[in-house]
Amino acid sequence: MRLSQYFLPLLRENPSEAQIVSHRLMLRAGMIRQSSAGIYSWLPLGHRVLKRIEQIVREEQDRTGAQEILMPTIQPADLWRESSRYEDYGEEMLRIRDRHDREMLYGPTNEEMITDIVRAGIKSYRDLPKNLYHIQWKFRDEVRPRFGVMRGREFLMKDNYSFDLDAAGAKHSYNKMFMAYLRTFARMGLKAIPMRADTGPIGGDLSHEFQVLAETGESEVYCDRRWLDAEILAEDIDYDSDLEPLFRQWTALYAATDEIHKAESCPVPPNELVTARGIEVGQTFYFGTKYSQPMGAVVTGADGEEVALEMGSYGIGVSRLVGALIEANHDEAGIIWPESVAPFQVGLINLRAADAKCAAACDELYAKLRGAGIEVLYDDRDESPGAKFATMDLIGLPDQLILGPRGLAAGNIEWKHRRTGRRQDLPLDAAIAAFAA
Ligand code: 5CA
Repeated sequence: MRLSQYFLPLLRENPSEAQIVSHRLMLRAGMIRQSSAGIYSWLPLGHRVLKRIEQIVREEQDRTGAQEILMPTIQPADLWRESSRYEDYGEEMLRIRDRHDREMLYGPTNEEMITDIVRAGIKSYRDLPKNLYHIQWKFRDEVRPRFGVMRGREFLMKDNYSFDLDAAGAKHSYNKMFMAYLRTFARMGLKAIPMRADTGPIGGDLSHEFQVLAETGESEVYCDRRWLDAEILAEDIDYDSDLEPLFRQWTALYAATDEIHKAESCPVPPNELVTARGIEVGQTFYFGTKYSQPMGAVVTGADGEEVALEMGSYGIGVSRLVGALIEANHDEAGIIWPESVAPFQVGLINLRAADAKCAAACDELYAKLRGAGIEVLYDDRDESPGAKFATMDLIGLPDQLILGPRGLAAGNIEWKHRRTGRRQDLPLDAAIAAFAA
């Protein structure tokens, strides 16, 4: 993509409404634009990151055998009456009436809708287990939307729902998601600590929040100090194997959110305990028959008796992750994208756009990099080198290739690694080999 043609509305000044660095940088880098409180448009650069995160989430779901569907954003109120959550959910639910005066709502989550789909489509224990997910916009009328996409009113969530015949099967499904979450966040370079958590309006008695420690996090969390040095999960998972030993291993060190943590009963001595702030990037719930029972989602068991389905639900804040990743990856100059989610791999800078030779060499390199399948944002604008460097650092692409008349005369291009700041000269024809994996 040529920057001269790209829609990248950068802000020079720090926007006053943005209190935390990720919000500030997302606005300054032209990634999002607020449309009303807690509701954002995703502009080309932000949209690319959102899609890359979504794709990692999708791949890790698919690996577990979960199947992707897409449910609507608008739901009928009657479904929520069946579970008694229509009244319980309160002010956060956006309630709507259609032209026929039917009560509808913009979905804040989908337990009822998925239970309705599954009760109509599954009749026998032989059809189990099933795990269905979608990646869809949600609406929660948060009292205090803030911090940009971190606490939005409209936000993108991956949510899935597991259906099993019995509690043992449901725990295996829970363990699968638990491990898949560790893998998902690890692929983004994030250490998300699984913490025992309260289940709130979703319900149930087993739940973990996956928390990325950050000063700007909204949750107060407590964990064993050894979590700070723990490595992130690097291994492949055999999802058909017994995952309970892995689950135990990853929950052996104490970690809990403030709703669960009790100083009196905490097993970790005070000097070994870390009190910190966290960004909740995902949450898993096991709630048994809380929805299947009242909604009549049953199957016929092997003995011919009807049994209510054992269910769990699992959410990842896809749009929140964009902010969380910036909180974890930035410096004074701007964002530093991990390669796995970067909007482009390489930023190619032509230092002298008005110089015909330099432009021709950059054009050629741009074509070759693209030909090698590398995603490039090519700064071909007629701007000062300083402005170009600042833009590239702000938007945080992992690698910069910088070419000016002087380098061209020597047959070299400068390669700057955004994260380390390392600079080195490469022979022009080696630049492609350096990036084509
Ligand atoms: N039905 C369950 C699991 S699918 C559920 O809704 N869980 S949740 O309430 O914990 O939300 C899942 C994830 O969505 C959270 O972990 C968080 O990362 C993200 N999320 C929740 N509320 C918001 C919000 N207002 N803005 C941005 N992301 C949010």
